[in-house]
Amino acid sequence: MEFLYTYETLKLEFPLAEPEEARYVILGVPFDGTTSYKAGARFGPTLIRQATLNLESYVLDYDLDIAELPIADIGDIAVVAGDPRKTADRVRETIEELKRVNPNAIPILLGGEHSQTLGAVEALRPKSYVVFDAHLDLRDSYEDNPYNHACVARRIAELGVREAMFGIRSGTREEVEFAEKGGIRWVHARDYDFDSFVELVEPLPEPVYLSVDIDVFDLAIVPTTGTPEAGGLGFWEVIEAIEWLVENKRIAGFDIMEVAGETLGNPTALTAAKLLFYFIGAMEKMGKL
Ligand SMILES: [Mn+2]
Repeated sequence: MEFLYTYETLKLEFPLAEPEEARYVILGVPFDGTTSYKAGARFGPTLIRQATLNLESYVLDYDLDIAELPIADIGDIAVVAGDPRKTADRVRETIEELKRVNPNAIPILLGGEHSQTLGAVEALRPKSYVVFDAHLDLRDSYEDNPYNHACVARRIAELGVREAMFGIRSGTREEVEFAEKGGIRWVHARDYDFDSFVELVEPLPEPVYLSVDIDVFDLAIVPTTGTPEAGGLGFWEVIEAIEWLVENKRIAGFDIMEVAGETLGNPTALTAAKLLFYFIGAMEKMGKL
């Protein structure tokens, strides 16, 4: 099928399904128009797909071959340069198009700036938003733009979506106060453990949209991202949380955002690619339908 706002790009290497029949539908969002520190998130989708070439499609601990699953890759969104709102509109419209022909599809965004998660949430209307991120992203506006990447969780909260955040280690006093007033719960990276995740997520209503800003990981494993922060989480900590989440909550959609860089095979992209395979594997192996 043809989508209005997508174009063909490098795709995953194994046999892919048509979007009408797929359970998992990958969509790249190569947007970095409001990046404040390190540019290059526009290369994120391509870098992640390219990094999957390094991985075995067989996931050892799940005894599952990703290449045998119904996965579609519908290419990348044609971005509106410098305009996060208009680009997120295209993300929203593309996911709406997809859901009209395949209501059971689980969209997987590869980004690209975190600002673009808003478009996916607007299309999917989840009840809850679970996010791994170094940053609160609860600013009302940043650099005169309410659709800046630093505002995405605020815009999502305004839709009436419940939120829980993990791995946080950066924010402003205003953001902390906004979270407190709005009942938005978050766990600092220093305090994070599996129990803290379950405690906050268990009461959340379904379905859940899961977002991983790659900067949640320690910058040693994700050095090329828009706003890197020391002191992040480890890879298996996040995987264990995702396993619990997909087993216990229905998932509306998933994304891996803020992957940047200019060189193929960089650690950030390799981390994201492995995370992508684990998310799909966990959904297939233990996901709640
Ligand atoms: Mn972040």
